[in-house]
Amino acid sequence: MQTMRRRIYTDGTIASSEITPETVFLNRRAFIAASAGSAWPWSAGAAQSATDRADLAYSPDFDSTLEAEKTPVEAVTSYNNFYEFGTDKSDPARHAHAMTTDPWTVSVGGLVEKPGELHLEDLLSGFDLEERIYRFRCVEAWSMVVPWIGFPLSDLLRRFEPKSEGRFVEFKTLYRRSEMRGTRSFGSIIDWPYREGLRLDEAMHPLTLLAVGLYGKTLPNQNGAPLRLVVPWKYGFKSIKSIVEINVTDQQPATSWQTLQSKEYGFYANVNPDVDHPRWSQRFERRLPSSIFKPNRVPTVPFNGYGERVAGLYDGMDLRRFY
Ligand SMILES: Nc1nc2c(c(=O)[nH]1)N[C@H]1C(S)=C(S)[C@@H](COP(=O)(O)O)O[C@H]1N2
Ligand SMILES: [Mo]
Repeated sequence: MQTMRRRIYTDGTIASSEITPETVFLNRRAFIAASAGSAWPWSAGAAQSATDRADLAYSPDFDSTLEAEKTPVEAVTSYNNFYEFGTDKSDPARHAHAMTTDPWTVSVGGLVEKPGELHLEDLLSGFDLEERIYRFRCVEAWSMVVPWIGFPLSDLLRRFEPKSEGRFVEFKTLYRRSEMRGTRSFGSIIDWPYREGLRLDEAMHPLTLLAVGLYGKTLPNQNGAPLRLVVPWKYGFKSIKSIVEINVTDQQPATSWQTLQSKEYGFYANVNPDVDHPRWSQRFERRLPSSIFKPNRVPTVPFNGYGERVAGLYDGMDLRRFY
């Protein structure tokens, strides 16, 4: 499989002329150091001129055909779902800056040989960051193409040594009322903290990414800083943001959306044009940026286009029943 490399600068500029067949990885420490004062214009902290440069690998999963389809960064970072900050698509970009992401601790436990609670820097140390451009589709029928920066979730799980009884992985988001206005508002509907889950084999799949950045920079808060999941063949709600807890379990974990409305949101949530959401069709999607004048409507494809890689995970399952 083709592996390409391109150089990335931690201030976000990418020299595409740098593509070579070698495998060289982003200098993680430079990346983390740059993130201390993120250069995103909307971040609360002062902008930092990050001139460190680092190398980044294109993973074997990199789909270069998506390069031309990338959704403009403005849309990726201003049209969000992050109910902790409100239910409107513009709420996260307006309010998520209130979330403190440094220091950040993640606990990994449950059915693992080596449970632990680690500072983010220690948790990330030793992982090779990669850029991966993935299609991303919300169950609300909008979609985008995002260049994420991250590493396979399997790399992290292996380090904690899941026990043989482990069958699922449960994730929880930070729940900090003082910094999350959406959790305090009247009509807040989710059982905080936001929870998600995957089957262990889905979690170990090489496409399943823990993202720490997008468009060459650390994640903006509204996209789930400092650490969020990306499962590209599933509806967006599986891609839980701002993760503080990961547990390996033997029971299928309860997830926020399934708990709220199990008829509309299943545990599997595989992108499937043949299974309608009870209130709307899943046959098409609006590729952002989309407006009423230019809806940018495209047909939805099974598993969001990743079927060749993932359909085998569901052999023998009735995907209308396990939606
Ligand atoms: N903690 C948390 N994670 C979350 C959500 C949320 O409300 N809270 N929304 C989900 C939904 S419905 C979608 S579509 C994606 C949106 O990710 P994006 O804003 O980075 O595009 O985040 C998912 N992760
Ligand atoms: Mo979503």
